[in-house]
Amino acid sequence: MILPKIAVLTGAGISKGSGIATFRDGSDSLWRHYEPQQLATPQAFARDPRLVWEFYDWRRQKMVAARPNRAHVTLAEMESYLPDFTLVTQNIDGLHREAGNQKIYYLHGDIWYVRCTECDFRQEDRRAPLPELPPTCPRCGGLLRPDVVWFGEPLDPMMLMKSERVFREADIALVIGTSAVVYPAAYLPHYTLEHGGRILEFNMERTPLSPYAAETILGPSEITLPTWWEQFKRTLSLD
Ligand code: BJW
Ligand code: ZN
Repeated sequence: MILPKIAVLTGAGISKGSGIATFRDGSDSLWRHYEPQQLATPQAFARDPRLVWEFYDWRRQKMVAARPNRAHVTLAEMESYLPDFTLVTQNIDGLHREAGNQKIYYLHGDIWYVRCTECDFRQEDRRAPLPELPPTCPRCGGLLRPDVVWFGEPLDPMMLMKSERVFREADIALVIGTSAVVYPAAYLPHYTLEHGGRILEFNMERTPLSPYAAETILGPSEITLPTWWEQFKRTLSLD
């Protein structure tokens, strides 16, 4: 049997079951009365780098304690079974890597990397909390920032191009735990549709993508995704 080409897009909802707050789900995403959208901007960082770093340092402390859940583990298993499988994530938490996925495209960066705003210094830093806020560059003394993509900033063009290709070529796009409102990420599954493939969505609720999906499987992805994969494996005679 020819195995299908699968492209996956994940968002904050897949990590909710690991105890990480999503971006837009109200009460537990509140931090000192700021909306995350207000702080994830270059303007906020220019105005008050310490405040923005306090927000990221707080999130790093939550994330460092988090472990992959059954949805992350399922995606790692899918990668090991399917020769044509690519995971594209909007998440910065590193949980896909920890679950064991090898080929991951990070659209919005990685919270465990810092980079200099003055020179090309970039390095992994897993300390949480950081000893000094805002942190400064060991090479030039400039201000360091989290290596993430804020609103109004361009995504890595190579990463985006490769992601677009993967979705264009996919037979099935799995879209998991994203509100599908942030572009250009939210457009990726449409490439699959335009090229004759189909979209399967996993979310707690319907999203602006739902009208385009062949099916929206409602519920927590840490439950629905493993169940779907067990059935799908059987239809492919992979179990
Ligand atoms: C569960 C669950 C469970 C809960 N199981 N599910 C076209 C149209 C309109 C606007 C634009 C456009 N193109 C560009 C824009 C502007 C902007 C944008 O999209 N704005 C819209 C909001 C209107 N885009 C940009 O600015 C992007 N840059 C860009 O386009 O640059 C162009 C450029 C070119 C050349 C020069 C200069 C510029 C950049 C976007 C960067 C986004 N960054 C953030 C922050 C990253 C760092 C950080 O985390 O702090 O990325 S914002 C935030 O949103 C974060 C997320 O990755 C992203 C997506 O959120 P996500 O993952 O979908 O989370 P939620 O919370 O929204 O949804 C969670 C979902 O899970 C919900 O649906 C729940 O129901 C569900 N759920 N529990 C399954 N257990
Ligand atoms: Zn520097």
